[in-house]
Amino acid sequence: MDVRAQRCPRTVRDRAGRRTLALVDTGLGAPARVARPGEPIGPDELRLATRNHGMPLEALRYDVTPPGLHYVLVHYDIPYVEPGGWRLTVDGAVRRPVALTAAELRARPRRTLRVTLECAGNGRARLEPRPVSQPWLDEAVGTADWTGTPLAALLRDVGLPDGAHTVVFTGADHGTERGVEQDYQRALPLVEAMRPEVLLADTMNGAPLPPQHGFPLRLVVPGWYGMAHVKWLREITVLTGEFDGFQNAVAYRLKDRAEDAGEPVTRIRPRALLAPPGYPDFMSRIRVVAPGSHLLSGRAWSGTGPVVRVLFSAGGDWTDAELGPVAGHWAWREFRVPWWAEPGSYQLSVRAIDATGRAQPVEPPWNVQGMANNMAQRVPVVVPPGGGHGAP
Ligand SMILES: Nc1nc2c(c(=O)[nH]1)N[C@H]1C(S)=C(S)[C@@H](COP(=O)(O)O)O[C@H]1N2
Ligand SMILES: [Mo]
Repeated sequence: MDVRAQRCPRTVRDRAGRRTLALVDTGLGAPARVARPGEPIGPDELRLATRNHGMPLEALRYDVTPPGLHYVLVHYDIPYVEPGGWRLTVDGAVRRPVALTAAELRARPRRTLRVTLECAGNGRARLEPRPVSQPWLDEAVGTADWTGTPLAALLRDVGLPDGAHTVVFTGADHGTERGVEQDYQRALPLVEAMRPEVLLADTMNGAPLPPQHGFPLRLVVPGWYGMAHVKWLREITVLTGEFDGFQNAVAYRLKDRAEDAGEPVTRIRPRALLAPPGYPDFMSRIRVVAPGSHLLSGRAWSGTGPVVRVLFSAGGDWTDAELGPVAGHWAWREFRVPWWAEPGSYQLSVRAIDATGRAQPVEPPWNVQGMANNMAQRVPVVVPPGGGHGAP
């Protein structure tokens, strides 16, 4: 694909007439950076952290994350979309291109799926050295009931030619990233796009999508990290070749060195999180827990099959937590673990193992973009001898 430097293009077409990336000389093409040893979080990361909020971990107590507590990640701005003028265009290598209104999409077959979404950058701020970007700790997760129409049937209706290979999803949001001006675009291989559980969702927990979660339409790709679930979806383009747009070819790559091509980030790695026990200290967030018997709980998920085992440790041996029912193939699963708290200081930790045998590591898997760090959570806890005032 011919990616040329231009002064201020919104879109550029390559020689085959396909929309492609445009390089724009904004002077804002700072390369990705890894923090110096011990370098604190700077204003650039703070700016992102105040826009993109995590799920407060006490919300792990709900099967479905209550509205407003689901994590949010937005690369550029939340676009203002006029519902009246909005259309979903399906074009590229298809026999019958279409432009559908929201009402036409709603008239198609509908399906609801409970899906746990997690940002691929979750855990990034725990890496040492820290890749400088959205500094998530453990909280970039949430679970929702998404309702919409299956993508596969729509693609079949528009007619796919034999050579169809890749499906590109374009959002209504626009920005520059590392000097590359772009609409937010992500592609899926056709085989993934045709999975029956991939949805074009207009409804979250029974209500229209909130602006920050993609109104009026978003893609939901159960099992994949968040970047695949394109929000404010306005165009679906079928390609006969590969897509080399920024969010596939440059961002979301697992690699040890910036100059490597790396491997694409795809499915969510297993992770378990404890609902915070006791009550917190305001600044340190250390948990204060009364001495005695506790039933700890949390949630565990994986994009490669349900979690089949969760291990718990308070600093000593790993013991098995008790698992709740499987809440659908793509949603997190509750676990419970009894713990007898003796006065002292602890690091509580949990690890998920999924049906394919993938297990959460104790040490962080480092890569230069800070992607998919699913190291086991550690929860610092103090058990005061007197139990504190009103310690639950
Ligand atoms: N159009 C568009 N879609 C997008 C993004 C974006 O910036 N623009 N961010 C992606 C990323 S990186 C994540 S993690 C999820 C976050 O979805 P949520 O905000 O609904 O939790 O949306 C994805 N879809
Ligand atoms: Mo993300």
